[in-house]
Amino acid sequence: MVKIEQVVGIRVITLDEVDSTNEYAKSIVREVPEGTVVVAKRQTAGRGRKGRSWTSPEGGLWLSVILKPPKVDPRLVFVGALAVVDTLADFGIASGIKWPNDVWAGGKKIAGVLTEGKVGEYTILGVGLNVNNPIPEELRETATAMVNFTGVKLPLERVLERLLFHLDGWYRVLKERPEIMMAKVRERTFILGRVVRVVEDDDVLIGRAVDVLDDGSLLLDIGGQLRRVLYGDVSLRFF
Ligand code: BT5
Repeated sequence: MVKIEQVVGIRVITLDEVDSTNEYAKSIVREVPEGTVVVAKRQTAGRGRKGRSWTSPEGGLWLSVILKPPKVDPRLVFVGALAVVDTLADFGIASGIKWPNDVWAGGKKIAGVLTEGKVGEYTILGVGLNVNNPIPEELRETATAMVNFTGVKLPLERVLERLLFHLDGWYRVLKERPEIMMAKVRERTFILGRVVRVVEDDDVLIGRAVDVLDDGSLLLDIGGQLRRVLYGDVSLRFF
């Protein structure tokens, strides 16, 4: 029998409070092995992309995985998104990926992924998943938490255990069979076939999302012209 070595979660550092688990992970990256996870009960300065803030009170899962892939791979974000989708399924919650880094359930955002890296050195894979935590008033129209689906609070330890299991699994699939991972991403990306508005740097694009390509980019059909989008913010609200 082939023994599969666990990578993600071989070491777990648990903190009560931290500014951002991604920042903490960066500060220890050289001292710890690949797969080390930093998890905090609450973050005082949780971050989203482009300097946006991520609300992280007690009751949610806020963690960062230290990865040391040979090169920075933009598809690492999907390791996080797919692992969240599978974790939610373990608890009976159906969800999908809003390309590139959100997971939505019941029409609202339940999780976000933030990858940050240094070429040739490391990638920090940050995952924020709303579990039992309250959603602040100003986010209630767009955000949700697992407890809103289950009706009872979930054991955070158990959710963490499932999430680490799936992160480890998808990281292995990305390294060994990336085409299989990308097929799953396509299957789980619920925006495909829909008209979306994508903000890519200073560009605003409106078109039909037709595919997620093997390199992780989104293919948009803009009035018959195909355009590849490498990274961006997708919104569906207007259509
Ligand atoms: C993300 O950014 O969705 C990535 C979030 C990553 C958070 C994790 S937690 C552990 C690790 N440590 C960190 O400091 N960060 C990572 P983005 O796509 O830019 O979305 C940010 C937007 O999501 C905000 O501008 C809000 O509108 C919304 N938001 C903030 N907090 C939220 C929450 N708890 N649940 C749902 N939506 C939220």
